[in-house]
Amino acid sequence: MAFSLVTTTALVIGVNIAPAQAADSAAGAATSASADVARILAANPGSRQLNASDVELEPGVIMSVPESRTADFGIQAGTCTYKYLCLWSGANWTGYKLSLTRCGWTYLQNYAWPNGGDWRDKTTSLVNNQTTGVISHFYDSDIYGNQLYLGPQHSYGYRANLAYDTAAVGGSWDERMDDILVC
Ligand SMILES: [Ca+2]
Repeated sequence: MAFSLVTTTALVIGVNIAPAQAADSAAGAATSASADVARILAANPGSRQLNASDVELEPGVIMSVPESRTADFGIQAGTCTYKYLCLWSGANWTGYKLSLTRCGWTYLQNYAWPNGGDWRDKTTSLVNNQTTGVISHFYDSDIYGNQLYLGPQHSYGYRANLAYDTAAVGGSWDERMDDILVC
């Protein structure tokens, strides 16, 4: 209804449309992030919003919307909060982020993706910023429930593009990760 109203009145108020669109464009990134946050909240019952970009899915598990970046800043301190293991859906720490700080097993099937599905087979880059020397172990769960070992990552350490990392079971790590022994 809103669109048809705009269409039928466009000729009348046309002179006012351009400034309004310019204002919307300036706030575009924030609007997109809030819509993303809303989708994450809806897809993960029981989750709660922490701030403009972060949603706590459950204690120790935080999902963040993609950061607005116009350039590759490379790896920076603070990209992954200290004492967390962070996963990104894109290469070079882009896309959605999942931050994990609980030891023991994390099963990515428990965390829903905004547009359907879940965090399995999504991870393409990561940072391990847990306390120094802590090692995380990553697995690909096959259709029979067997855990195929991708490999380890010690802290502090990172992998910028899992497509270039060879898994212990063969192939690359990229978009395969399902189960994680965080620490
Ligand atoms: Ca998998």
